Amino acid sequence: MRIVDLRSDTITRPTPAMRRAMADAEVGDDVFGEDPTVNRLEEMAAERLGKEAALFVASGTMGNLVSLLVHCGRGEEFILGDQSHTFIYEQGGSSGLGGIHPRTVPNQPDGTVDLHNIEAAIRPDNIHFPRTRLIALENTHTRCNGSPLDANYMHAVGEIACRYEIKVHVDGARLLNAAIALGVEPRDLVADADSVTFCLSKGLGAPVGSVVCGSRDFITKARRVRKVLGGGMRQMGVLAASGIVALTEMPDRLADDHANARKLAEGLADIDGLSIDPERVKTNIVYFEVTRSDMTSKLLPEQLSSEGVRLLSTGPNQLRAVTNYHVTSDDIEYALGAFCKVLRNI
Ligand code: TLP
Repeated sequence: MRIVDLRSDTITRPTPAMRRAMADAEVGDDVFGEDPTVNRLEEMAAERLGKEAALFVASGTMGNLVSLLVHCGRGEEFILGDQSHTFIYEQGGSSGLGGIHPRTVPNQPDGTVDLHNIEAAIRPDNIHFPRTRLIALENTHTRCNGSPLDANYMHAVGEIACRYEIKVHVDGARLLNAAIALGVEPRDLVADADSVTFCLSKGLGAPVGSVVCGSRDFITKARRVRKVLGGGMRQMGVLAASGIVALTEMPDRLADDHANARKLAEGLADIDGLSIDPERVKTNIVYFEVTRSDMTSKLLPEQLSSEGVRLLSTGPNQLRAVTNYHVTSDDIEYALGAFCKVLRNI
């Protein structure tokens, strides 16, 4: 059966070039700093993001947690959006493992957090309050329609952080999608950030891995924290090799994913019983609502999956589709046909 898997871009399997690079990778013990392929990936990633140094980690979740643990101590606070991945989907690791207090402020539909709300959430020096150490942003913002946050906004947050002498972390799991969508370099979006995590294993297609970038001093501390979390992975050049291919060969094609997402959104907007504003779709993530009383967001994916189309239910009436490099423009037409067929047959 034809499969169009739109559940996430995390489902992407390594390309033939990645598999070849993995097989041929030169490796060493990375805990001794002796894996040449890991070292090369880290140098490339740091250069790409305009930072001094970088650290290869197992996942986006690990990259965010390592960064939080470096920036904040027990009982200290960080400010983040209430729709952020770190707040919703990372098991509360900051408090569970670090004793770090999350202070949420509302995300706007475009993934930003109102600057006044950020400033108002920063604690004054008072014996009753935790100390605010960090602002965490997400770019692109997964739950806010995969919206890219532009350089002006990122800079404005950086200015606030600078004024209050606190740090900025960016969960840039899909930072390269943001850069492609906005037509800028990734480094332009994170110039004001003290740390950034970006993922190789989402739209860029690597099987495993994320990279944390920051100053040399920050990365030295992050390397120590990664070790205590069990993330010293020895001959991980085998994985880093696929990351190097991901970073060199895959970013430009993210534009295709964005075009396919927009095409899907426009098609869904024309289907009775579904609701979506295609204008909201700027990258590869498409959220839409089921509006028919005889259909639910649980039932629709079940019925679509018998047509080979896979997507995720993300709320009582809400569904999510994410384009990725296994999904062609032709697949989008096939998926739209499957939606029509399933909704017609009820
Ligand atoms: N997001 C996944 C799910 O966990 C929801 C997805 O399919 O979108 N930051 C952001 C902004 C993310 O979207 C994700 C993964 C992560 C961090 C975590 O990355 P991993 O899965 O590598 O730990």
